[in-house]
Amino acid sequence: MKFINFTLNAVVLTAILVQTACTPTNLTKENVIPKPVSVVSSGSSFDLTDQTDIYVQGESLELKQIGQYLANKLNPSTGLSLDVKTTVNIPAPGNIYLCIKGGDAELGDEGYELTITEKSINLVANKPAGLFHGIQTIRQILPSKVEMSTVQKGPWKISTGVIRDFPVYGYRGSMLDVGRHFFGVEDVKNLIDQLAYYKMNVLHLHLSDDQGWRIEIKSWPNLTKHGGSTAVGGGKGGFYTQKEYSEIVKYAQDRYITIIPEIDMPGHTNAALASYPELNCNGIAPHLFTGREVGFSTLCTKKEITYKFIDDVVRELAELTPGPYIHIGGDESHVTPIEDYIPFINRVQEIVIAHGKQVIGWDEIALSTLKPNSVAQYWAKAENGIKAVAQGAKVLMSPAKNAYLDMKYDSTSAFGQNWAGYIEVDKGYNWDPATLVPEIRKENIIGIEAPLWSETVDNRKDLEYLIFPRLPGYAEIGWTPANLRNWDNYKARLVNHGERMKAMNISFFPSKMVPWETNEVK
Ligand code: TNX
Repeated sequence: MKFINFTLNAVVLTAILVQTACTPTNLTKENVIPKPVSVVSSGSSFDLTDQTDIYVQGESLELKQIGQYLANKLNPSTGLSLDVKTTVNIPAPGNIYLCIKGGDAELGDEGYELTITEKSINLVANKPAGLFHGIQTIRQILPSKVEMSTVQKGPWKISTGVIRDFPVYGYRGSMLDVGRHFFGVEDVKNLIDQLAYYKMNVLHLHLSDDQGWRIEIKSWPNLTKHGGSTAVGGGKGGFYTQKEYSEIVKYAQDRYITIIPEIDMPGHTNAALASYPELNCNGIAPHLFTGREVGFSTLCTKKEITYKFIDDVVRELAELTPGPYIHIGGDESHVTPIEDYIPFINRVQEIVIAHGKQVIGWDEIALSTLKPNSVAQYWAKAENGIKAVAQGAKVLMSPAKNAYLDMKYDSTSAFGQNWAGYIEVDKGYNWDPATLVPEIRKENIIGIEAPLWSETVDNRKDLEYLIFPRLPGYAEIGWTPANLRNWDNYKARLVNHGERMKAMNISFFPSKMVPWETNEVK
C-alpha cells in the first residue's frame, strides 16, 4: 500500500513537473523585445488550436491585412490554418480578436493593449499601427519555433495576462546604404520584415553616393544608366526602377514602416558627376569610382543647372514618397568651401519644402539655417546637434560610436569598420538618447536610427551579421522607457531571440557577451 502510494505520488509529481516545464503561465517571464511598458500576469494559459481563428472588427481591409500578416506568420509552423474572419460582435471563445477602439490617450498612435485569458486573445489599439505592433508581441510570446517555416510540434500555449505598451519615440529606424553596394528589392523586403518584428517604423535608404546612383530619375536617365553601373570593389552595381522602388514603399507601408529616401549632396556625388559633366564646375565628368575614400566630390554649388538637377530629383522622389521626409545628406563635403556649403543647404531646404516635404540631413546641415521642422541626424559632432537645437530644429540620434551597425563588434569581426570604435552588443544597448549629449534633451529628439553603411558587405548573409543581434537593442532603446531598460534583463531575453533568429534563418553574430543556448529551437 505504502509502495503504491509512493508511486502514485511520483506519478502526480512528474505530471506536475512536466506540466510546468512546457506550459507557460507567467506572462511577465516572456522574452518580448522591445520590453513592453507594462505586463501583468494572471497565471494561466491560452491554447492555440485547430479551432482558433483570427477575427477582425468590421469590414476594414486594413485590419484584415493585419490579421492576415499574423496568420501568415503562425500557420506554417503551427500547421493550424488560422483563418482571418470579420465580425461586428465579440467572437466566440477560443479565438484571437483584433479591434480598434479610439480614445486611449496613453496608447497613442502606435500603442496597443493585449489581453489574454484562458478563453481568448483580445488586441485593442487606437490605430491600425498599434494592432500591427501588438501582433509582433503575440508572435514573441509564443514558443520560438513558431518562427520556423515548416510544421513544428505543439502545443501552442500563451501565458495569460495583460500587456499595455506604447513607444517612447515616434521615429525608430535603421538605414541601409545601397550606394556602396546595391541590395535588391527582395533583400530590402526581408529587412523590412525584420524591422517590423522589433516594432521599428522607419527604413532610411541611402540611395546615392560616390560609388553608385540607385534610384531611377526619369528626367536624368544617365544617373542610373552610367552612375548605377558599378559599386565598391568594381562590382556590377544596380538600381531600383521607380516601379520597384514604389513596390518597396508599399511593402513597407503595409508594415507601418516609412521609407525615407536619401540623395546625398553636395558631397558623396561622384556617381552623379560622372553621369553628367555639366554638374561639375570644370564641365568634365570624372571616372566612376569604386574605392572607399570619402569627401572628395562635390556638386558645383555655383551653377544654376545644379539646382535644376536637384529640383528634378526631389520632385520625382517626392512623388514616390508618401512619408514626410526627404533626406539630403550633407555630410563630409570636405571639398565644398563652407561659404558655398551653407547657402547650398539653405537653397536645397527650400526646394524640398516647395515639393511638400521636410528635410533630414546629417548633422553638418546644422551649420546652415534650419527650419523648425527640419531634422539634423546626429552622427559625429555633438556641437552640430546642439546648433540644430538652438535653431529650434529637431535631432535624430545616430551617434556613430553607439549606433553604427557597420562598426565591428570586436577585433575578430569578419566585416565592418572601426573608425568609430568597436560596438559590442552591450555597448550598442547601453546608452540613452535623451542623456547622451546633455544639451540635446528628450523633447528635442524625434528618435533613434541605426545606420548600416555597406562598404564591407555585399550580400544578405553578411549584412545580417552586422545587423543582428544589435538591431533588437536599438529597437528597445527607441521603444522602451529608459528606466525599464537594463542590460542583464535584456541579455536574458536576447538569448531567447537567438532561437528566434535561428528559426528565421538570420545569420547573426554569436557575440560572447550573450550566453546563447546551443540546443535546438524550443
Ligand atoms: C561616414 S556616417 C559616412 C559614410 C561612411 C561611413 C562608414 C556619414 C554621414 N558618412 O559615408 O560610409 O562613415 O562608417
